[in-house]
Amino acid sequence: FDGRHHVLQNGLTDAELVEYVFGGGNTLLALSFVVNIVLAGLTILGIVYLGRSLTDPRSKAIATALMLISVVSISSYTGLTSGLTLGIIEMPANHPAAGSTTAGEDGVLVMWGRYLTWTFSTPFILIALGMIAGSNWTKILTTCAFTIAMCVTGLAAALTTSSLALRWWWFVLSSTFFLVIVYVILVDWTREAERTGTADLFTTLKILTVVGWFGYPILWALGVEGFAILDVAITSWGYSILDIITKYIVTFVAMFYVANEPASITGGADYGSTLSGSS
Ligand code: RET
Repeated sequence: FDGRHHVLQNGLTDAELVEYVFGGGNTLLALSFVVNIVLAGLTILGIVYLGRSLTDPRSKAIATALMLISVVSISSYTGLTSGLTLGIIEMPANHPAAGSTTAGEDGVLVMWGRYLTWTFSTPFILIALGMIAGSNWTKILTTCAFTIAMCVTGLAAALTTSSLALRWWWFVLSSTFFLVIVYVILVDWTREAERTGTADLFTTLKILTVVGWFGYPILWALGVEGFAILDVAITSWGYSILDIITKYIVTFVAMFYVANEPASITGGADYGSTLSGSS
């Protein structure tokens, strides 16, 4: 590698990247990482507390899926904070951020670890939502597969340096996968939640999720990866705030409900409760 053609290779070490983020002028960016480590940790503890006396197998499975969202998140933000999943990449010549420099290097700061770790966190959000709606595994795993495809192609969009057109083509692909997920949530799961008796909870979670998730591609397009209208720190705060809504707020709304009304969560498809012989 000569440090220019490989996207994850640049002239700075991880320690130098951390020094750039935490060493002075970038407090705002540094805070956007640290706040989420704290919130993910508190959310994990909150789930342990609220879920301490759950007995219904589906409620336990939902609580576990919800916990894994924050388990991934605390790891994701630790990756960003340690510099491991940050990089400096040079945009294609006709990109609005072409020619920028970061910490004395040619290129812009890319938080590629975010796109990578969404691959692991978003499926757990969809598993929890799908189970609350009382959907079946075929639909739940379909949305999981599409969210993984969405995140991986989003990562490709962020890391493609050869052509501006190809960056946006990845974006279009990723957005198409996203729309499949939105369709399942708004059409299938909404109908299933009505049948299952979880429509009140599902409506709240659906609004937080669909509105929140639309924020990510909008931010990508406005941020340094896209039209470069917003700077890196603002973009990072944007993602951190969206994460607070789509992960921790969604988790607490669902956990309070599951902990207080376990009877209404047991309708719809069963998840092993009859196979294991318990009821
Ligand atoms: C990208 C850019 C390409 C187009 C689209 C995107 C969508 C990202 C989404 C992310 C959701 C993340 C969540 C994380 C919580 O852990 C990759 C930004 C459509 C919807 C909910």
